[in-house]
Amino acid sequence: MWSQTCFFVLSAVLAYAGDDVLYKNCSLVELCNQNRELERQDRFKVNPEGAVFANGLASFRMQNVEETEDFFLNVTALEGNVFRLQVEERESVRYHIQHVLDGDPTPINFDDVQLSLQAADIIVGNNRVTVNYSPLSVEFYENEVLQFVVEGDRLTLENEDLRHPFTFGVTFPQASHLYGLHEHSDHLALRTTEPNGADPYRVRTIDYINYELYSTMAMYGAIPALYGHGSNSTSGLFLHNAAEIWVEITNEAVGGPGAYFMVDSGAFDLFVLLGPSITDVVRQYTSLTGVAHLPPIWSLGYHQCRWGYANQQDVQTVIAAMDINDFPIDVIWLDIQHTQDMKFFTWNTQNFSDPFAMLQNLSSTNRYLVVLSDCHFKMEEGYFVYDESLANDYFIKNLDGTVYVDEGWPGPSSWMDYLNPDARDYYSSLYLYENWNGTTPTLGGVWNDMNEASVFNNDTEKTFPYDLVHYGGVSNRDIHNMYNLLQVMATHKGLEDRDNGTRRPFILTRAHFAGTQRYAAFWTGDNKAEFGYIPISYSMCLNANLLGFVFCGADVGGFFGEPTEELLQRFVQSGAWLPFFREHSNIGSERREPYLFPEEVQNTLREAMKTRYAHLPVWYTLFYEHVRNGDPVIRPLFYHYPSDPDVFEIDDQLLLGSDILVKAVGEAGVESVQVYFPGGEELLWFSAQLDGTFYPGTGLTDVPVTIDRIPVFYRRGSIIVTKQTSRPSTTDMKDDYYTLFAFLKNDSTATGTVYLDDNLSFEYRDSMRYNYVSLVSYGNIIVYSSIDDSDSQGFDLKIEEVITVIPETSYDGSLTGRCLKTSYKYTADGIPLNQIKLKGKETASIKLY
Ligand code: MIG
Repeated sequence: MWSQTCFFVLSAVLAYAGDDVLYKNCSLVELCNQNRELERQDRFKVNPEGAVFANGLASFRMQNVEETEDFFLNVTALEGNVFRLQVEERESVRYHIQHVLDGDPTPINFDDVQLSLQAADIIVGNNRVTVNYSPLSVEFYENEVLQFVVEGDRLTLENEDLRHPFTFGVTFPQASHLYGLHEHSDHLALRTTEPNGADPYRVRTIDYINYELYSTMAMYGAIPALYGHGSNSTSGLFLHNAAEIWVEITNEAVGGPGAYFMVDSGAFDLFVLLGPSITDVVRQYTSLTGVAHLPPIWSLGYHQCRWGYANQQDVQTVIAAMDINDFPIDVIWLDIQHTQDMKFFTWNTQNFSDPFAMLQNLSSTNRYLVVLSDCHFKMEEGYFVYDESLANDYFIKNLDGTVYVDEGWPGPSSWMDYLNPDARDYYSSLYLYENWNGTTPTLGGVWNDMNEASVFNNDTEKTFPYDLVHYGGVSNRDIHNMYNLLQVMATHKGLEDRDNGTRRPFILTRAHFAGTQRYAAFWTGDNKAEFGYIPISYSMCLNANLLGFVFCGADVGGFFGEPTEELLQRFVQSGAWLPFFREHSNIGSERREPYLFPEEVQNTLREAMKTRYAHLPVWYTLFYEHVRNGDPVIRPLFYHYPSDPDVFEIDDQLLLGSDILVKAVGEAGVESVQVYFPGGEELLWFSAQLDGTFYPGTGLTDVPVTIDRIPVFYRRGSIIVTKQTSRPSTTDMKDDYYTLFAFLKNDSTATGTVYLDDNLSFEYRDSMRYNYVSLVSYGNIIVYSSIDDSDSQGFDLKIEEVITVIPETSYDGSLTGRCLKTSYKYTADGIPLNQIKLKGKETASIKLY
C-alpha cells in the first residue's frame, strides 16, 4: 500500500515537472517557421478550358503559373448556404479523413453558371461563388454581399515524402471579429497574431501541462473551424483536415479580418458556411459534423471527482457524507487508481475487491459511477488486453514496422490503433459486462483521458511522434487530431452495445476534434486553483458551444493547487452554470468535498448546487433543442445580440439558452462587478435571486455582489421552468412537479418551452417518445401545447405553482427598479394546480387563481 502510494505521488511529480521549453513555438516547428512569412505571390491560375459543371459540382483545371503542374479546384454546392471547396494535385497522394462528417453532405444543383474570360460565377439561391482565374481567388457572396474570400496569393501546395503541407489565406469582409479554432486558453474573440507578437494559434491535440492563461498554444482539443462575425452578418469555415495547423490571425487588414492557414498534411477540403446569421452558421456547422444525443439526465447533475478515491470504502463514505450534509450529487468518479497496476479494464484487487457491492451500494442511493479508461496499454505479458491486441496487430506502429512503445501511466505501454476497424470493434467489446468484470449499468459512463494522445516523452511534446504509422499505412500526421474521435466512437459503441442500445452512454473525453461532440462531453483539462481559471472556463466553453461541442465544463476548484474558500465558492457558483458540472482535484491537492468546509462556506456551495438542480428542466430542454436544431446550450452575448458591437468581446458572461444571463466572478474580494445587460432600454433583466431588483438592457452596469452568489438574471418575456423541491439526485426528482416563473412583458405575455422524456433511453430518438411543450403565459392564463406529434404518453406536464413577475411602476408610470411577484397554486375553479395533468397533443389553457 505504502510503496504504491509513493509511486503515484512520485510519478505525478515527474509527470508534472512541466517546462515550457517542452512545447515548441512557431520558430521551432518547420511548418510554421517556413511558411509564416510567406510572400504574397500568384503561384496558381485557373485554366478555363476543361471546366466541368454537373450536379452541383464545378470542377476547374488549376495550374501553377509556370504551367508545369496540374491541379483541380472543385466547388460543390450543399444544402443550406454551404459550399465545399477542394483543391488538390491531379495525381494526388493526399490522405482523406473519414468518420468526421455526420454522413455525406448531399450536393444540390446550381441555378446558373455564368462564364466570362476572367471568372466563373456559380449561382445557387441567394448565393454566388465567383472563381477568378488569374489572379486566382474564390469569392463567396450572400445576397450580393461579399462574405468570404479564399485568397490565391497565399496558396501553396507541396509534396514531400511523408507530408503534404499546404497554406492558404482567407478574409471575412463583413466581419469585425473572428471566433473559433478551439481549443485555446484564450479570449473568445481571436486576437491578432504576428511575427513580433503572439504565435499563430496552433491547432494540434497536445497535453499542454500547466497550461497558461491567454495563450495561443495548442491544447487537448483541436477544432479547425473559424467564424467571422460583424454587426450585419456572420460566415464561417470548417477545414475538414486532422493534421497539425497553425493559423495567423489579422484583425486589422483592409479587406476585413483574415486568417492564414499553415497545414501540415492531408487534403485541402474547406467547407464555407455563409450564414448569414450566427445562428445559421452554427447550424450549418452542426449539420456537417453532427450533434450530441441527449445526455442521460444524471450526467447533468453534480459530479464529484478526485484523483484520489482509492478504495471502495472511500466511494461509500463520500456519498454518505454528501447525503448527511444535504448536498445533491449524481455521480462519483474513479481515476486511474481503480485499476490493478494501471491496467485498464481491471480492478485493483485489494482496494476494489468487490466492485459489484460498491455499485450496488451506489445504485441503492440512485447514484452512478464513472471510471477512467486510457488508450495506452501496459506492455505486460499476461495482461489480456495487451496480449490480444498484440496478437491481432491492434497497436500503432513505428515507421520501421515494429510496435510503438513509450511511457504511459503503467510504464512501457502501447497505444490502440483506433483507425483499424477491427481494433475499434475489439475495444468496444471490452466494455461489455461479460468482458469488464465487476461492472453493471450503475457504472453509467467512462472517462477517456490522455487521448491527445498524451505520452510521457518530453522529446515529442508529450504526444505521438509525427511519423507513427496507423492501420493501412496512414501516417499519424494525417490523423493526429482525430485519434480521440476514433477512440470515443469505439467507447460509445461499446457502451451502447453492452445495454443493447437501451441506455444513453455518457463519456467524458479530454482530447476532441470536429465530430467528437456526437459521442462525448469534454472538460478543459488540468486548470489551476487560481481566479483567472474561472473566466477562462467561460470563454473556452462558449467557444466550444459555437463550434457544436456543447457539453463542456471545467475542473471546479482547479485541478492543481489549493483553492481558498472564496475561490472554491466562486468556482462552484460559476461551474454550476456550465453544461458539465464536476469538482475535481489532483492527487497532490487536499480534499475539497463540499462538506469539508465551515458551515457558512457549505451554505453557499449548497445553494449554488441546489440552484443547478432547480434549473435542471432548463438544461434538459436546451440539450434537447441542441439535438433538434444544433443550437448551442450556452451562448456568448453576441449570439442573441448580434448587432451590438459592445458585446463582441464579452466572454466572462454567458447566456444559458436565450433567457438566463450569468456573470462569472473571477476576482477575489469584490463587492461589485460590471455586468453587461444587452437588449436596450426596453428589455429588463430580473435578478434570479427574485429579491425584486431588475436592470434594463442598457450596457455595462455595476452590480453589487456578496459571497453568497454570483450575478444571474432572467430575461423579461421568458418563462423559466424549474423544479423547486430539493432532492439528493436528479433521479429522485423524476416525478416532481414544475414551478414556472413568468416574467411578463408590457403586453402581459411571456413564453417558454419545456421538454420531457424518460431521461435515460433512446426512445425519444427511435420512437418519438417525448413531449416537447410550448408555454405561453398571459398572467393568470397559461396556454400549453405539444410542439410535435410525438408519443407523449406518460410525459404529462405537471405544474405545482406559477409565479408571475412584473416590474413595479410608480404613480407616474415610471419603473421603480423593484418588481412584484404573484403566486398561483390553484385554477380559477379552485382546483390545486398539482391535480391538473397537462397532456400532450392538445392545445389547452388553464385559468389561474
Ligand atoms: O497525467 O488520471 O487531466 O483529470 O486526474 C495525468 C490522472 C493524467 C490527467 C487528467 C486529470 C486526471 C489525471 N490525468
